[in-house]
Amino acid sequence: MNFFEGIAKLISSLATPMKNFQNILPILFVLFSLLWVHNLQAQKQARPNILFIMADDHAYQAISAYDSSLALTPNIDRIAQEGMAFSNACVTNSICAPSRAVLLTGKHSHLNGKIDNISPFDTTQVTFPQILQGGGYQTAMFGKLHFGNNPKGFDQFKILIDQGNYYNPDFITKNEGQIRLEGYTTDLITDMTLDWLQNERDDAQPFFLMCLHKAPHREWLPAKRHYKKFTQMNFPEPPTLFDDYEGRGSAAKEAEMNVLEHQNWAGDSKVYPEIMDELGITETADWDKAAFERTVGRMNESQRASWDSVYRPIMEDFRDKYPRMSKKDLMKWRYQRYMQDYLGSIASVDDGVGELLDYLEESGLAENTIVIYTSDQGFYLGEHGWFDKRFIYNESFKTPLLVKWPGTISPNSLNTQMVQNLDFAPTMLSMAGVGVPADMQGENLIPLLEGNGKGFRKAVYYHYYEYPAIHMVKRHYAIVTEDYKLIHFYHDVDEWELYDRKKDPLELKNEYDNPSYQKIRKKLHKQLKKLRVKYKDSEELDREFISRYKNN
Ligand code: SGN
Ligand code: CA
Repeated sequence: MNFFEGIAKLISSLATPMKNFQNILPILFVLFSLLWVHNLQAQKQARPNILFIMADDHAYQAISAYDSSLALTPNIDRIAQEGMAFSNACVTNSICAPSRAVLLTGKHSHLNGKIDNISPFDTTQVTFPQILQGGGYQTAMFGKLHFGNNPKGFDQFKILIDQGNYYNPDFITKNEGQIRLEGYTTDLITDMTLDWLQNERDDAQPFFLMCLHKAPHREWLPAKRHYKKFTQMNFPEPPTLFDDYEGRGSAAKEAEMNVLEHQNWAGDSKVYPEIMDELGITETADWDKAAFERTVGRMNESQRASWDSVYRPIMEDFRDKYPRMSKKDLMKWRYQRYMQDYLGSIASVDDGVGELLDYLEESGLAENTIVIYTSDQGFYLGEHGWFDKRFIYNESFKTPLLVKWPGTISPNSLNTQMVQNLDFAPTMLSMAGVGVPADMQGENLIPLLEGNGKGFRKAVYYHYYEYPAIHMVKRHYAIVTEDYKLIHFYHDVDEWELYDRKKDPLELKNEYDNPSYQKIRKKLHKQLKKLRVKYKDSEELDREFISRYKNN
């Protein structure tokens, strides 16, 4: 018997012995009030919960739903199998804190003001979690935010301080001040998220829950249970691992993100500092050994013993081989070391996603919960010889995006449209049935999720600012369509690049001065100008940000 049948039965059982209609009136009044409240609650319940999971620097090449040649991520893939994978999702500015500011505000960096990791985030501006909270959602955030220490619009939060640590991390919390937790960060963040779902979630409200992993950010430290397996693996090299940057401008040539030249020996490849000394290897950066101390050095005795039991023999083997290794051998060795630790740290993220999905299913929440998996940007896994991000070239410009929404998204769907992290805020507000502020610049992705992508944008705008700075990627803005990319590198250069995305997917040949591309070049210039106006970006703003940067 459902609620309505119950009420009907109650009315008839009460009504029969009552001869006088007047006597029934107060009872009817109570029953109708009950009905009304029940209806309201049903409406509230109908609003979906949202679980937003974001990793840090997780390249789409390292998710088997996109590409299984490097890594298997069976749990993250479940989101795609039960929902939709976006194969052309991208960011507006490929770097951590700016990407998060775009996510929270629904506005490009030049409008929300967080143009790089260095500039402050203006906390007086409205972020979408505040709107969700005001609209009746229970909200919580766990993990890496990367700016500020008091995220607005959250009923509960525990966030890492700045970049955070892989082992025994410190968190800023809403209710307990600053705390240090013993253990592996990815697992701790998963546990906090689960604990909140199990013990703090309020049944009477829909929830918006952010699970923001630090992994797989540099320096890529896996969990103990993954050391052995991943350090024994050998991964396929990308075809551009030995890129010489010919055919492109000065930006690619001058960037400092080459796996061989710019990764730290101790900090990144995990060569013990004393082995570096024995071999006469000098530090890549003056904080190379310090980075090792900051990460591996932070482990407690038993964590360190587990680490040493696996990593010590690898580094002793390297010590023995090193004198006979060519530059090419060294690049190959460093690439494997990089992939082993990077992909090893993703394995725990995948484990965590599995635990969260399992809990949603077991608790019955899955049916009315939207699950989103994404990253704050993509990452180079040896393509062009690189690690890190920042550039608009595919691997860091694109970002994974997988969404599961039972009843709305058909299982196993694929969307190829040009969606951006700019769209996340308006989309989640729309999912919650809450109004989207007119000054948000993103699009609502719900029609795409429902399988109707007609009339969606055909070009996106991109703008990267953090220069000069670590990795030395020059400032650039660009327009990207499904077929082409037109990029302007500016500030200490004035260089244009044009790529044919279909003919040259590896982006090795700048066609800007190729006579057969002059027509499309002209068209793209016009479109880019229009996009700059549409999104309220301008040369005046470019100049202003450069001068602010100098004065920092
Ligand atoms: C650190 C990293 C860089 C990385 C920036 C920004 N070096 O400085 O490689 O580009 O963070 O990353 S590290 O060895 O100190 O980790 S971001 O994800 O926060 O934008
Ligand atoms: Ca990042």
